[in-house]
Amino acid sequence: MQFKLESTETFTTCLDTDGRVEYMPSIFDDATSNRLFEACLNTLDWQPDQLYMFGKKITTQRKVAWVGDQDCSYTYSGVKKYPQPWTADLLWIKNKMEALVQYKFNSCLLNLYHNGSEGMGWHSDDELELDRNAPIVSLSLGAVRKFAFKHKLHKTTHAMFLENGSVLVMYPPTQEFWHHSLLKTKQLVSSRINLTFRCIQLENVD
Ligand SMILES: O=C(O)CCC(=O)C(=O)O
Ligand SMILES: [Mn+2]
Repeated sequence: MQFKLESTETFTTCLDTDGRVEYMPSIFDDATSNRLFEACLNTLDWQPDQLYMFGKKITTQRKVAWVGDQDCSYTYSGVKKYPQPWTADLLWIKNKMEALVQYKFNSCLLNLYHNGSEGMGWHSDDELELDRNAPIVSLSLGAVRKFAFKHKLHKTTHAMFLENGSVLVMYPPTQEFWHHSLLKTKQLVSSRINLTFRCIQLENVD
């Protein structure tokens, strides 16, 4: 499959205190983004996510797929995840993201939101296994959704829309100072897949 990379776009800085967040609206054109969306949807093993809220185990409508190098297991919300192998499409995307930010990634968390009633609550990507010096690169495919940051101390918020084929890069120490959330919406929206390329620190993995 051939993919087209839009080369004319540049990053805009959306947050530059206590970290840095940059956004590029369309790294891939719509046709390419749609093909990648279908490829992810149809080739990965999607499972509901499980998390603990107020001590209760919750199974989400939102689905997840954890993909990575063989040794990249990952624990969050008390659940240990073992990676699915990279597909050819995901490796192709990973190479593009690595070229974009000049950093190597060994894993990717994918989230599938079927509609606007599914989102992700306030959190930061600060699990122990993650390399704190690595950026997190987030590629959005499908429906446009609102994403927001909230400062952990003074609660300032920044919100933005993540478009089909867009890339958001969260540089350290953003995760230390800011929570982020994919907001739910009552508007009729189609499905969306988000890919976050991450770097697991292998020496901390048992
Ligand atoms: O769907 C998104 O844009 C964000 C997903 C996210 O924050 C995560 O996977 O940790
Ligand atoms: Mn996150």
